[in-house]
Order: sequence, then C-alpha cells, then structure tokens
Amino acid sequence: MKILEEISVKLQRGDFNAVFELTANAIESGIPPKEILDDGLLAGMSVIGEKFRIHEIFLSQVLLAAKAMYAGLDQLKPLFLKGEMPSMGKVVIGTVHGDMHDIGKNLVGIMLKGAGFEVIDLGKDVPAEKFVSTAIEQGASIIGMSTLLTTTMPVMKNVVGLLKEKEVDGTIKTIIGGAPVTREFADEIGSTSYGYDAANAVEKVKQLVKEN
Ligand code: B1M
Repeated sequence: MKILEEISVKLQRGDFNAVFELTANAIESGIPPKEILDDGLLAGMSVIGEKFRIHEIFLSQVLLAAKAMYAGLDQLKPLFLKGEMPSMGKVVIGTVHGDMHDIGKNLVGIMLKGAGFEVIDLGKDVPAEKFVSTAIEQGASIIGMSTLLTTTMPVMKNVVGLLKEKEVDGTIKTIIGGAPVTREFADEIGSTSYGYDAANAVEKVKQLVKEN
C-alpha cells in the first residue's frame, strides 16, 4: 500500500501513533507537504465525514480520527511557509448567546478544519455583535452558528439582521445548524445556508466558498 493511502486508512482507524510515524516517513522521503495533506490526511478525514453522515460510525470515532489528523497536520504546519498553509477559506463559528451546548459546534469546527478551512471558534454564548465584528475584522467570508435551544434561535436572526445593517451581507454569508434548527427556519430568517449535521455543514460551506 502506498504511504499516503496508508496515512488515510490509519487516520480513519484513529491510529494516532501510526499517522504520526507515517507522516514523518512521508516528509523524510521527500513527498511534498501539500500532497501529504491532500492525498493522505484530508482524504482520510473526508471518508470519516461521509461515514459519520450516513451514521456508519459514532461521534467517538470522528474525534479519534480528528486527533490522528492533528498528529500528522502538526508536523506539516512548519513546512508551509508562514501564511502559506493552504486554506479553503476563513469561517467564524460559535454557539449563539444564551446557549452553552457546544459539542455539535465543536464537531462542525473539527470537520471544517479537517476539510482545510481556517476556523475561528468563538466558543459558546456568543453575542450577535461578536460574530459580526470578528468576521469583519478577520476577513472571514462565512459565519457558522449553532444552537440546541429553541429559546436562543432568534439570536441567529439578529446576526443575519446585523450583517444587513452593516451592509456586509453580500460578502459575509451565514450557515446555521443545531437540533431544533431547520431549513425552513434558515429560509425564514434569511440565512444563506443550513447544515443538518457536521458533514453536511462542510459540504454547504464548500458550496458557499465556490459561489463567492
Ligand atoms: Co442540554 N438540552 N440543556 N445540556 N442537552 C438538550 C439540547 C435538550 C433537547 C434536552 C431535552 O430536553 N430533551 C434540551 C433543549 C430543549 C429545547 O430547547 N428544544 C436541553 C435543555 C433544556 C438544557 C438546559 C436548559 C437544561 C437546564 O438547565 N434546565 C441547559 C441549557 C443551558 C444553556 O445552554 N443555557 C442544558 C445544559 C446541558 C449540559 C450543559 C448538561 C450539556 C451540554 C454540554 C456541552 O455541550 N458542553 C447538555 C447536553 C449534553 C444535552 C443533550 C443531552 C445532548 C446534546 C449534544 O451534545 N448532542 C441534548 C439532548 C439531545 O440532543 N438528545 C440536550 C450531540 C451533538 C453532536 O449533537 O449538538 O445536535 P448536536 O449537533 C449535531 C447537529 O445538530 C449539527 O451537527 C451535529 C452533528 O453532526 N449541528 C450543526 C450542530 N451545530 C451545527 C452548526 C452548523 C451545522 C450543523 O452550521 C454552523
């Protein structure tokens, strides 16, 4: 089996040590870092994303795979010159104000990073103003919001409204998700997109970046 394919397979198994060693070997044998990233680590992570989407694996397996991915990624980072780490785009994410649930949001962040996005995670209980000011300051083109409480869903509408008010809704798009959130709610509040799970969120964010 070729070394990059082996990295992908071991990552899918969550074999942290094997991914660490194989990535080191790949670097030593002169394989370009971008190739190791795309055809080894990201290839494995994208299989994990799809398997999670179709409920073939559990959350714990996604987290193990993500840990294995970082074992490889951390070795590649210094090899990309400063500012040249390939990025698919910048995404600001957070759980909205009043809501402390962050497991789903963290999962979305992990999967986005795994897919090559630069993720600015504002954590939980994030006010609408914070989402918008961070996206503007950091030059992010997407804001991803999560909530698990029906009572905090209106905060998502506030963010969409604030983007309009500041006239940046043309350049900064939104994606929302979380157990009580639906496609219909996203349409109702004018969110650009909606993701029903973490893997779907990654697909939707990829589409949004393409459309930009
Ligand atoms: Co709370 N809780 N909780 N809770 N909690 C729920 C959500 C609840 C449904 C339980 C219930 O009553 N059956 C209920 C909400 C009812 C409602 O509003 N409809 C509830 C409640 C009421 C509360 C409290 C108010 C309880 C209380 O204090 N009386 C309180 C709220 C505090 C607050 O936030 N202000 C509370 C507290 C907590 C804990 C702190 C104990 C803990 C959270 C720990 C943490 O997150 N660090 C907790 C937990 C764990 C849950 C349940 C059991 C599990 C949630 C979870 O993590 N699921 C939950 C019941 C349930 O869902 N069965 C419940 C796993 C996670 C992977 O799924 O977050 O849905 P989820 O994410 C999914 C998708 O939704 C999607 O992708 C993920 C999977 O791929 N997704 C996105 C999520 N964000 C996305 C963003 C996207 C796209 C997709 O784009 C950006």
